[in-house]
Amino acid sequence: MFTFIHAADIHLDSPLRGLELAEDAPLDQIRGATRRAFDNLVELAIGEHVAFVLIAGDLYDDDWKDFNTGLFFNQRMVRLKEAGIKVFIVSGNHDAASQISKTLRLPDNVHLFSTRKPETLILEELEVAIHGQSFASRSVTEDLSGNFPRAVGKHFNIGLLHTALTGREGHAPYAPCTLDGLKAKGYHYWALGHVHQREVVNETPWIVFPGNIQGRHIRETGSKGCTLVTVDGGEVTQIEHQPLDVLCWQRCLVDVSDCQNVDEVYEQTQACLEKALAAGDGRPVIARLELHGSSPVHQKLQAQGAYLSEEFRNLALDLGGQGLWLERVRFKTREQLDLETFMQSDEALGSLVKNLLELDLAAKSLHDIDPEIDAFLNKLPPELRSGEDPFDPTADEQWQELRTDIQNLLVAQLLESGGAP
Ligand SMILES: [Mn+2]
Repeated sequence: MFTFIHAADIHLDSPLRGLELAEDAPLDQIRGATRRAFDNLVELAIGEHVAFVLIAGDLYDDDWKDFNTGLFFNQRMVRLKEAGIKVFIVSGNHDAASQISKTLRLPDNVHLFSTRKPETLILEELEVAIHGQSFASRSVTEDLSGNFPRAVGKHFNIGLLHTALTGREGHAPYAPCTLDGLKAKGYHYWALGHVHQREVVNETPWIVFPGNIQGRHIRETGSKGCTLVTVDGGEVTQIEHQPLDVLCWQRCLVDVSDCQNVDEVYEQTQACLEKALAAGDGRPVIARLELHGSSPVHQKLQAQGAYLSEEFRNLALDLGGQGLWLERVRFKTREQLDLETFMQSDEALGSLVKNLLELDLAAKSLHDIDPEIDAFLNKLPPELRSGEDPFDPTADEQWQELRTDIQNLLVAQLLESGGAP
């Protein structure tokens, strides 16, 4: 019996993003977060006496600013070497060979797979075969898995690859491959990387994205870590997520539809922040607070937004001490309108709203209305499609949000110019 760790997307020394508003946030803790999470990985490997550690790409976020990043990493590798632990790495899009100009020799317990073709390493004493290939350049568009060899002998076979698989929301479709393609190799375990959200894609054979080890912005919420795998008699007998992160991102969605006054909003918010704090399980939490719903207090919230944001920050401090910060406060509430009555009372406005409600804004139906839409969407500037709140034209949910926004804006504007029901 032996165990191994499967990790990916460590993005060592990557900055955490979107904290411009959190002036009270502990900047030192935040800056060192990816390193401390990696230290947790090393401690776990030693504590669990794992046989080896797999890193499935994007160990580095980008080219090193200086040699510190590489020295830090090698120092930790030497600790693993002293504990008799081997490490196997493939590079991904962020740390592809073409992206990294500085390198340091790796300690001899560490193997970085070739970029030119799949390599196979055999660990005789464990009867394990590891097949892997690194990214040569940032945007690998071919299916790298295609050239991987079939499973070797009676060994426990592992495929190590950075890939978007058949495509995953919010992730560039690098080194695309299919489930059937991976299954066809006859391996026991595919150790994938690239997708930052943990996902067990398949169980026979095991195909796993462990997720990244430290959330870096508000779209990387919840517990982050690695996958600890136990193998006995050539089969996986246990697979567990092991949290490694030192800071935790949470979204607090507060539905204020039923709130009659600001005090009630405050109470709801408090309950939501307490939940976020508890979900951090002892780790400091960085939360985004979003108030939504059509509510009788909409006007008040709009008018007092700036003041209330500070009050909520104050509340976070009160609840969490140094353990809870608000990354951002968003007011997404709407005027409370009785659309049914409204539609009946005014024929013109009513039919406008009815049409809006029936409008099926979705990626597919837009394509039916205008086949040219794809060409147009492809021309959207990259800053709209990446960053803080990316617009993804393939996500129906985002079109629905847009429809609701249009509806509310139109109704609010029209009501303001007279004729309220
Ligand atoms: Mn990646």
